[in-house]
Amino acid sequence: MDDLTLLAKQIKHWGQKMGFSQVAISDLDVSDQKAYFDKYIQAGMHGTMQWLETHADLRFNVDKLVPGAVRAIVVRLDYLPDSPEFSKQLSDPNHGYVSRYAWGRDYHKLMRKMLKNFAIKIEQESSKFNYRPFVDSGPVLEKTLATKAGLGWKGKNGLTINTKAGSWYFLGELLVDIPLPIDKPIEEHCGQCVSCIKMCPTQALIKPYILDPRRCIAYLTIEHEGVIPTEFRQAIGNRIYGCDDCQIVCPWNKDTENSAHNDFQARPDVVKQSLLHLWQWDEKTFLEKTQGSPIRRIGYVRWKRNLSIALGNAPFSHENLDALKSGLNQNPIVDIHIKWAIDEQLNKQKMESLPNRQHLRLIRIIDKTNLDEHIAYVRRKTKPQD
Ligand code: B12
Ligand code: SF4
Ligand code: SF4
Repeated sequence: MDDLTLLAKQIKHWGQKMGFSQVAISDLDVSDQKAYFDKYIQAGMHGTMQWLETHADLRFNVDKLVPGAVRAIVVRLDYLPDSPEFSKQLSDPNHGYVSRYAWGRDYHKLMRKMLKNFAIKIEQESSKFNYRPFVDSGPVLEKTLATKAGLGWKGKNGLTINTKAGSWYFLGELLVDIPLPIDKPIEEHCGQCVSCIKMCPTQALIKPYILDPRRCIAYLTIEHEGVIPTEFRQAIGNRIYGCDDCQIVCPWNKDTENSAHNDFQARPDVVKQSLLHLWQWDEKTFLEKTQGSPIRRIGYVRWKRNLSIALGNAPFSHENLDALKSGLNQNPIVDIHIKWAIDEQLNKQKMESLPNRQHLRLIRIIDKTNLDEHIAYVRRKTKPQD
């Protein structure tokens, strides 16, 4: 075994010992994605995520991000919390559903710190080298690098999946100037399955492997700052932060391991609360409760906007209606959603009372008919025989 092969082996070992779920190595050539990426930007699929357009060229020349960079040490960090309670929360329209990646601590800072410590360990054990850690940040096509390194295949839901961990993991990488031996990609295992495409509530997966973020609930509830188009509001249901549906239905996510990190476990006072409870938070409470959580990033306006939609989608109740009304006139964007939600609640109230009236009439008719029939029957039976 030559020195670099041995070092690559040691790096993977150290990475796992330091808490990463898996470590693999790729080169930095992502040029085969350029045509797709350009098409995506030209079609405006990035919506209001202008940052995807900025430094678009660097994305295909990541070696310019770090002097002399030739490899990415790509890491996987599993985040699925214990007892994720998918069906329990999705089936309770009075509760807010928060995407499982956001149940605990914000992964950005945590993983960047872990990656820095990882680089320091490599330096201590080998020699000084140039590196830079990335997690979500920066113009890096993380899924492409992960796929090249064999951490997973690119699934039809757009995410990197592997047979052991499904897709419940974050990706991060160290761009390094060490010419380590690279790993091989793994075979795709989506086969004939199209569950994610069929089950996406907003038909955001417009073709296998291609997501239109402008239709995606993760984009609409997290990244998108303004008004959420009316056509998606009912489909959003009780999802107040992100969406997991295309992962929940994926067969490769059925028997995955939960995260080994306490940081990703649920913060029950945020992610297991009723909509009405969350609605009562003022901005100060929102900032306090979401300290260190990725939810904090969306800010209070988007938070209230998302809660308005979920309350509009909840079953009718006078409490919901009163709560919505009490939130009016604080922010023009939120108001648009509150007014929509009030209309939804009122429509449901009408729908509830309509079948009730009809229902009662029907019962009266049936009772009367039964009574008449019963009398006729008794008369027939009691009529003296000729
Ligand atoms: C922007 C972004 C989003 C946006 C847009 C996503 C998107 N697909 O464009 C939104 C907000 C919607 C989003 C949602 C989510 N995200 Co996100 N997101 C990112 C981010 C920051 C950039 C991704 C990007 O570059 N998009 C640009 C487009 C062009 O990329 P793309 O869709 O992958 O497009 C490629 C394919 O479509 C392909 N392609 C195009 N046409 C064709 C045609 C054919 C035939 C083929 C084969 C390929 C192909 O080429 C394109 C370029 O590579 C990455 C982190 C990073 N820096 O990479 C995280 C990241 C991808 N997200 C992540 C996560 C966890 C999520 C969510 C699960 C969060 C949630 N639960 O709410 C959802 C999942 C939604 C989904 N089904 O993908 C993880 C994924 C981990 C994993 N296991 O794969 C990442 C890697 C963050 C991280 N560091 O861990 N995300
Ligand atoms: S995250 Fe939700 S809305 Fe977005 S593609 Fe997946 S299922 Fe569809
Ligand atoms: S649900 Fe099926 S098609 Fe979609 S990513 Fe998973 S295996 Fe692939």
